Amino acid sequence: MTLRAIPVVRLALVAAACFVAAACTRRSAPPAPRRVAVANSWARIADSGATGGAYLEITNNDTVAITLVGVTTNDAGAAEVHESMQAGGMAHMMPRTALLIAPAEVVKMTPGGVHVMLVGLRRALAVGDSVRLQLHFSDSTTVPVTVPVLTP
Ligand SMILES: [Cu+2]
Repeated sequence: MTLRAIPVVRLALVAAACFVAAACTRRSAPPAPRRVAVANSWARIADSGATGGAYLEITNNDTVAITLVGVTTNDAGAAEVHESMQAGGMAHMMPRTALLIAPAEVVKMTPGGVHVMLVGLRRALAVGDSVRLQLHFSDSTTVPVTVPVLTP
């Protein structure tokens, strides 16, 4: 009697495990909180081999500051975050290797301000094209962005 009962118990455990597993796969995982939102992004028209510009609007939806530490792309030799500024009546560009975005802050990139410079474009950018960028943050997260090419 006891010997015969063991397999029954085992079968019940297997059945319970299957039920749990099935329940787990059926229930969809809760979506990860979106810490960074990118909107209204656009890139300039540019020739292949030339320098292009991309402009993003990055919102930090988190309760802690985040820092953009780099941008990468396969569409250009390099992508660099710059800031344009006027000094002594001349326009200058400074690299921004760490762009801090405070909680709830929206950083709006513009042609005359912070921008992503696409150095050595591997192809021409025409209206209707798009550029794929990966935004790298200091917490090791990466946010992919597809940036449409528009006329400014
Ligand atoms: Cu620049």
